[in-house]
Amino acid sequence: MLSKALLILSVVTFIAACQPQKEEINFPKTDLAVNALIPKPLKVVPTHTAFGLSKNTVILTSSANTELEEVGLFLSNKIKSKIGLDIDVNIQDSEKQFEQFIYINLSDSVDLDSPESYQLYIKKDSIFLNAKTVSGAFRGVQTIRQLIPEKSNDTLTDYPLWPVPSGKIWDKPKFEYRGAMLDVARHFFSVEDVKKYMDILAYYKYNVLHLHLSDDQGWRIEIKSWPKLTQIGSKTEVGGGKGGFYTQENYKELVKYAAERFITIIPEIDMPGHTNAASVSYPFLNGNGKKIKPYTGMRVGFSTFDTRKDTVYSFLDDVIGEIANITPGPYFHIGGDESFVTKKRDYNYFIERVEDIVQKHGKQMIGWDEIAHSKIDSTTIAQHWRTASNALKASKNNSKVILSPGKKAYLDMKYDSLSKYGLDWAGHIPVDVAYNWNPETYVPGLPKEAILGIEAPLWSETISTIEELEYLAFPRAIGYAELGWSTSEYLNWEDYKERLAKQLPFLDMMNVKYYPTKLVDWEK
Ligand code: TNX
Repeated sequence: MLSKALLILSVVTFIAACQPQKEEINFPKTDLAVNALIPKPLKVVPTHTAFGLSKNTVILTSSANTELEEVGLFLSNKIKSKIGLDIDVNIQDSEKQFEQFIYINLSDSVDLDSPESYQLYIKKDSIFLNAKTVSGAFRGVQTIRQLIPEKSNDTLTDYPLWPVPSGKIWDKPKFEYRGAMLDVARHFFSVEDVKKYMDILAYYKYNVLHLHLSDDQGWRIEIKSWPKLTQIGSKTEVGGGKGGFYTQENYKELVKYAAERFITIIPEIDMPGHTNAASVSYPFLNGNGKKIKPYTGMRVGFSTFDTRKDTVYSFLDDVIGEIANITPGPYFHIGGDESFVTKKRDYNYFIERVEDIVQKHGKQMIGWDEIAHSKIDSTTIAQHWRTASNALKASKNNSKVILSPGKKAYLDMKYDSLSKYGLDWAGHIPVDVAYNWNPETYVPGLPKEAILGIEAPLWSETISTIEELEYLAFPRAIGYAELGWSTSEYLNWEDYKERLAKQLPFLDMMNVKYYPTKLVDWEK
């Protein structure tokens, strides 16, 4: 503790010593309380002046944790791509003069009570970002990114300044789990597409990306011990396109990219239903008694594994083992939805046996809400999508629940009857409906403590390109970020839609082909 304090003191003294004599800049009045931050922070106190970000700014990170420097470099890169400014991180060159600094530090202050919490003190000459953990610092960096204006003020000094409104921010997430799901099985999306999606999710403080890696129409991840899964099973997709898959190296690259954004990748192998592509590759897996052929339509619920064959479980041991091995995150998702042609008894037997395999490989199991009917362990998590009684059943079992209610959180539902892409089995979900619900009270009787968080699934039956993905995901996914992070009582659509309109420069800069809903006055 003392050494940390000394360290901060020496950094600040060092900084003070480096400060040249400089004239006072009179910033026009700012109001940090009126900003376009999404998700909305817990508490903001404005002090009405500004931090002048400029060529004379540096980023310093506490040497107490080496990973913080990576977070500092991330911020520096994003400042460069947003406003073209080069900012050094932990400058070595003592000759170099700087006038303002952004200091990223870890602190165990009692105010920072959850792992991702952070505080920002923005003053004229400094921004202090204090966080409980490195991931908290990363979340705080997203706030700084959002506060930096696109346009500089070129009249206050003889070089450009980007005034960041001053004040204090205290912030922490409502839920520890804030996820998005991408179905790469119905249509395949490239590594580059998934990375772009993660870039945008990270900006809004998402911390989970769930990849739906297998379904009737395709198998998308290399399994070295069962090569036909990709030699045969990956070659199809909805509508008859060429499909595709991630090699294990590709997958590791995605995991690494996610980790750099403090996002956990959750792999899903959907079973015992949604398994036609696996059974096409290895017909012994099939349990529906019919001759198996490749499937490129959009129906669900016709396939199943043979739950009574030991060889099916040896196969799954290999598959889950190989994937678990390259997945540093704690979770493995086994699907478990819509197994309409699996007998109830067989379904329960299957889920319980697969749970053992998942746990043997050191992972915590997640399944769609139907798994609540089986005797699942209390550490297993149920993902609620359709049936409220399943969510309640899971919580009675002391299992945690992830909320992805189809009527509110499904990114693949059409916005309205004119939507170019999407389905409508759960109804239309316009941008305000997507935002206007409270996850904490959505399932009557579900205790708050049972809710691990929320997740917005994007099923890909009707989309096959990144532009189409973006059309369905944005802007709705931005609203889910806020529902997952911000205190429910502080949220309302009128206030949110103003802040949403101000996301346009970011979405344009990222070249996101969002759906320009008329419910929002997009700022041109
Ligand atoms: C239901 S949600 C499914 C998916 C479909 C989706 C389409 C869930 C667990 N299963 O197989 O892609 O509807 O909206």
